[in-house]
Amino acid sequence: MSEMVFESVTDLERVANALHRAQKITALTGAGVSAASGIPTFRGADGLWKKVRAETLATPEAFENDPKLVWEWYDWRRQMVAGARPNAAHDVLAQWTREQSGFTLITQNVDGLHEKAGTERLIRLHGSIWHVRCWQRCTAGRRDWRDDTTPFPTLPPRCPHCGGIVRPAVVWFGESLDASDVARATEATDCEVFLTIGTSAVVYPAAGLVHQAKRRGAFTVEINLEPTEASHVVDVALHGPAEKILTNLAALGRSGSD
Ligand code: BV8
Repeated sequence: MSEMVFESVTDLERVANALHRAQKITALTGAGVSAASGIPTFRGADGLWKKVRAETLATPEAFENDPKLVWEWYDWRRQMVAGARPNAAHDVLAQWTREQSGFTLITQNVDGLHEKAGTERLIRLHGSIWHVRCWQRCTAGRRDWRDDTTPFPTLPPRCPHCGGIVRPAVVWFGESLDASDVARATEATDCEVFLTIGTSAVVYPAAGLVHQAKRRGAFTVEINLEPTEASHVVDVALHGPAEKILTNLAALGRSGSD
């Protein structure tokens, strides 16, 4: 992990002051907040996509074509996530959702670590790696259900209702996000401070949220290890590990509130 890039104290304090003053704060997270928990990101240096191409696995066509291959990738990721614990980034954000009713957390992550950290009112845009649903959308199996069998004894796992196969209940490329999740996330861009944390800001519609927040007058902040597509959009870019920067912001906030 690269050493924390020293950003000017004024930037960190500017962000801490904005958070301290704000009633409505929204944060969007990506895979970078789980990196410190040992979960590889998608597009970073050790990214998952380096080894597999998104279009070969994270699409309904790929699953139709070779459900066993796609499940081998997801079963491997589930086993990796099963042993992971939330890190300081998850814990600070969860604390902020518990302390402030005006704090909304939106995530692209499917690993369940924000939930494990006790986050309240989480908006989960891309589904959950711990949920499945019937691929044939049989009557009893058409809605997602939690199945944390790790590892699955056989791949692809079977639907208990119709004997067909189940799919991971995540949003693949070319699939629409849940309309109510998108509506809640869009509503949350009406805020005073918008934080985009640990995301390369390339996957839409999630990546569009920071642009919407800016257009609606929010003070926008990026917290990411390296510059991204959003870096030129935000008011302040704090480049370094989210688990360190969020811990520092929480500490400044506490000192700010004294
Ligand atoms: C849809 C499956 C309508 C789940 C994933 C508008 C414009 C352009 C394209 C589109 C558009 N609208 C739709 C599209 C197409 C497409 C898209 O966005 N393509 C992109 C690639 C160009 N979007 C869709 O298809 C979406 N559907 O819009 O429906 C529709 C319907 C039909 C036809 C067209 C449209 C569906 C998007 C969901 C795709 N599903 N995965 C899974 O297996 O996980 S994508 C995958 O990327 C994950 O879900 C992940 O959540 C998402 C985003 O990745 P990040 O979280 O940002 O992770 P990444 O590795 O990229 O970055 C991590 C960052 O963290 C790095 O910058 C790294 O430096 C940093 N970092 C590392 N360590 C740390 C750190 N930062 C801080 N601290 C650290 N310690």
